[in-house]
Parts: sequence; structure tokens; C-alpha cells
Amino acid sequence: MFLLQSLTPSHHEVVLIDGNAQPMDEAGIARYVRENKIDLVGIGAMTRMIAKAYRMADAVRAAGVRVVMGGPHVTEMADEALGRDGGPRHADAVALGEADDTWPRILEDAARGELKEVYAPLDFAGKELKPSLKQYPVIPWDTIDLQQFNLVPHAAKRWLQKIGEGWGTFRIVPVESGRGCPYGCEFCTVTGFFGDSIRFRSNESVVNELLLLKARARKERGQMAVFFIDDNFAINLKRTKSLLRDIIAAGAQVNWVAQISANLLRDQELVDLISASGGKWIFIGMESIDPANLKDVNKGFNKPEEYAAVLQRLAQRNVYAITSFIFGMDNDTVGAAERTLTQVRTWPPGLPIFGLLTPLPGTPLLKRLEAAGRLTRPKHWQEFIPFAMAHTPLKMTIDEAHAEVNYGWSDSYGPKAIAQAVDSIGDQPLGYRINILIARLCFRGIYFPMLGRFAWWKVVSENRKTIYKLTKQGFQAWWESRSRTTPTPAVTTGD
Ligand code: B12
Ligand code: SF4
Repeated sequence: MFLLQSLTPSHHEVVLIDGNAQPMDEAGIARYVRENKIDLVGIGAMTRMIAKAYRMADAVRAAGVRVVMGGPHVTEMADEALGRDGGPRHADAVALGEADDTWPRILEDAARGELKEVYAPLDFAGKELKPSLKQYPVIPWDTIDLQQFNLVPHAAKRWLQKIGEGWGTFRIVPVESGRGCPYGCEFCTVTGFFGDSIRFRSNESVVNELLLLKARARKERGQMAVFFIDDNFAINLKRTKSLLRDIIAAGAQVNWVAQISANLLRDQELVDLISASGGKWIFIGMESIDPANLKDVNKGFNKPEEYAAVLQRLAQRNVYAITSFIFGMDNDTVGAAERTLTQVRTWPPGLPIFGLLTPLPGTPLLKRLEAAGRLTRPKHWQEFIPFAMAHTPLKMTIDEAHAEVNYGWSDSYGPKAIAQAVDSIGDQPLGYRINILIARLCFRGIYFPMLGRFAWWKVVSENRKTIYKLTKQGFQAWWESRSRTTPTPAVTTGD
């Protein structure tokens, strides 16, 4: 939404609401658009939250305001959004595919009262146009209102501003450096949506964006981390290395996270540059430790036998991994989670996450399961249930697959596992251990929602031993550094 805002002609005013950061219900959004005299509402959503997005769209339309929807789900299911499939209508218009070029057109049509139903990025011959990222707009990070994205509690702001370079604000900002991934994993929408044509921004425009973010963080005495949202940040090794070198040369390093497939992390020079340019966490879609499963989903380029070495190479540079696994694959049997965790426990500490194989619209997986008559909830997004399968796996039941995911999360995020993860890097600086602890406590919430103070209090209490140990060590380190810097009185002999 930051990108679409930047592509909006300047005579329009844009307000951004992120449903995760600033949740609203139907009555709330209807009131908001009325009170703020909004003329047009744009909604983007993934399949997972499309049912909620439709409810919000319905409320906005009932308040008399037009709705345009875009993003990966409605691109595949435009008829559903427009009510052309026999169901209710949710959107006045849909933007198919990448809307960089169509968004300004949509706005002009809406302003003239001539909004069309479908906007597709096509050339005069009707061929799909993929926007080049060479002329990327400047996202005005120095002026955008980022209050809704601050992860630091307001009450602690003043105090935290004084620590080190300042922690008065902490935001993780999405930055795009390129689009597309040609690998075509069966469950993934990316190859179909962005196409296998990979496009990159210029190094200069990415570096300038980072410098802008850094300057804002400094001004606020806060922290700005970056999530490079590229699907596969190192898909072109030569280009990624050149970008990282330019970031280092310009002093534009910020702490960053990115998604990179395991096969590309064999390269030692890449890992060195990741570390030197501020890379802290790499999301790796490991999916399975079973080569047969990987082959089934067209991800045979993942080699489970090299997972440990890849993670070691990263950890040696103090870069850790978010390792993502999928259960319920066709070759999975009962015990898949424990077999996976037996390996995970021997790896450097990271953030393992577990999901279920999910047939998303537009993926080859959905087509295959549909053709085989294996879908149990063909339109699972309309009755969204977190961590629930929508088809029957081949070698286990649906309930057994759910139990595997539950075991994965419970075992990896219990107090014992968290203490072990922190202790396993006992020889590393305190900051890295605190980083692992905080990240584990936060990631726990993906499966065990930690909404409200009581839920957080309970988690803190369960992990009190580890928290106490690190706090004590932190206090000792602070005390020792203080003693070292306290000036000793000068002794004069008075000749
Ligand atoms: C960043 C990201 C996240 C972040 C989101 C943080 C944030 N607030 O930015 C995090 C890590 C939280 C996340 C989580 C998940 N994600 Co995610 N994520 C992405 C990622 C990598 C980048 C999104 C992005 O910004 N892209 C760049 C912009 C430019 O592209 P875009 O969003 O598609 O927008 C363009 C068009 O779609 C269109 N458009 C989009 N919205 C709108 C709205 C309007 C009004 C208009 C006109 C146009 C328009 O215009 C834009 C410009 O061209 C994408 C992959 C990808 N490359 O897109 C996956 C992706 C969106 N995620 C995906 C999935 C599956 C998930 C999870 C469900 C994973 C899981 N199993 O748990 C979770 C669900 C989270 C939840 N809240 O429930 C899938 C979604 C597929 C689908 N059909 O829904 C994607 C496509 C990845 C994939 N491998 O298939 N994700
Ligand atoms: S490597 Fe990742 S982004 Fe690329 S197709 Fe596979 S799952 Fe999608």
C-alpha cells in the first residue's frame, strides 16, 4: 500500500489502514469512511483474510462508498469479488495482477464517475504488461505517518529512546528490491502472479530508500528494520551481491530480513555480504526433510542433506534463519513433526515455523487436487479456519496432519526449547541471545495467539528463568562497562 500511495497523483489524498496494525470491525470502517468523507476505498488481501476483506468491503459499500479490490486472491477469483459467480458482490471494481500502471487510471476513472469493473495491465495487443521496476517511485518514508506500525509500547517510549542509539520506536518496513521467482513450486502463487520474468530496481534507488529510512530512525531516536519482500532475494546472485556491496559502500546498512531459498545460500561470498550489509534473519522455505515430498511439490532443488551446512554458514556470521516447514504433504506419515524436529534440534538456533499444505487459487497444487477429487473444502477461504487442511493427505488423516503441526509449535516454543535455543549460543554476545529470546517469544504468537496483557504475562512467567538469566548478565555487563569508563581521580605529587 505504500507503493500504491506513492503512485497516486498528488491531487488525491490517501489514508492508509493496515488491518493487522489497526484492526477495525465492519461498523468501525463504515463510520471511518463516513466521518472522513472518503470517496474511494482500495482493499488488498491475501486468500487467508479474504473473507474478512469481503465483509469490510460490504460494510463500506453499504455506507455508499465505492470499493476497488486488488492483490493475489481477487486476481484469480475476480468473479467471486464481483459477484459474477452466483454469490454476493463485494467490489465495484477489481485490479488484476500488478497494478502499478492501472492504479492511476482507476483513480482518474473513479474521479470522473466512470469506474469500470475490471482493470487489467494489458498492452494494445491484449498482452499482459509486467511493470519494469527501473523507474520506481520514491516512497516518502521521511513524511509517511508510521504511528500504526510502531512495535514499542507508548508507555516505554521515553525511557527506551535513551538506550544506545535509541529504541523509542521500532518498525519493520517492507522494501521491495525486485519481483518474481521462476522456480514454480507447486503450492506457491508467486511464479503465476509475478510471472517468471524477474525484474529489479536499480541499486541506487534501493540504497536511497534505505538511507531515507535510516535518517528517519536517527531523527526519532528509534529503530527501523527492513523486510526485503522479494520472493527470492538472491534469485540473481550477481545482482544481489552488487546491491549488498553498494549498500555497504553507501553506509546504508540497516538490520534486515529477507527470503532466500536454501540452494542459493551455498555461496560463501553472498553470506559474507549478507552479514556485512546488516542481514540478521533469512526466511528459508525448507518445506520438508523428505526428498520425496519435495519432488512432489516441484521443489526438488531443496536438498535436505545440506540444510545443516547452510544454517551453520549463516550462524558463523551471526545470521539466523526462520525455517519454514509444511506438513500434510503426500509422503508425510504420522511422526513427521518429531522426525523434522530431531534434525532441527541439531541445527543452530532459529525460528522454525510450521504450516499445512494449502491449495491456494491459481496454483498448480489446487488444479492437481481438484482433478484428483481430493479437495474437502474447495473454497476454504470462504470459511477460513487457521491451521486447517482443505484436502486429504495421502498417508495420514486430516486430524493427524493437524496434530503434527500442533506438535511442531508446542515442542519448539515451550520454555524448555526456548531456554535451549538461547543457551546454545552461550558463547555469543548477549545481544544475539536477547535477539533469539525476543524473536522466539514473538513467533510463538503465530500459532498460540498472544492477544492482551494476560497472555503476554503468562508467556513471560513461563520463561522467567531464561529472562532472569539474560537480564542478570545484561546488568553485569552494563555495570562492568560503567566501572571501566568511570574516571579514576588524578594523583598529583606537587613538586
Ligand atoms: C510481505 C509478505 C508477507 C508479510 C506481510 C507483512 C506486510 N504487512 O507487508 C508477512 C510475513 C506477515 C506475510 C505473511 C503471510 N503470507 Co505473505 N507475503 C508477503 C510477500 C513476500 C510480499 C507482499 C508484497 O508486498 N509484495 C509486493 C507488492 C508490490 O505486490 P502485491 O502485494 O501483490 O501488490 C501488487 C498487486 O497485487 C496489486 N494490489 C495489491 N493489493 C491491492 C489493492 C488495490 C486496491 C489495488 C488496486 C491493487 C492491489 O498492486 C500491487 C502493485 O502492483 C508476498 C509475495 C509477493 N512477492 O508478493 C507473500 C504472499 C502475499 N504471502 C502469502 C501467504 C500465503 C502468507 C501467509 C498465509 C503464509 C502462512 N502460511 O502463514 C501469511 C499470512 C499472514 C496473515 N496476516 O494472515 C502468499 C499469498 C497467496 C494468496 N493467494 O493469498 C504470497 C503471495 C506468497 C506466496 N508464496 O504465494 N506475508
Ligand atoms: S522458491 Fe519460494 S517464491 Fe520461488 S516459487 Fe518456490 S516457494 Fe515460490
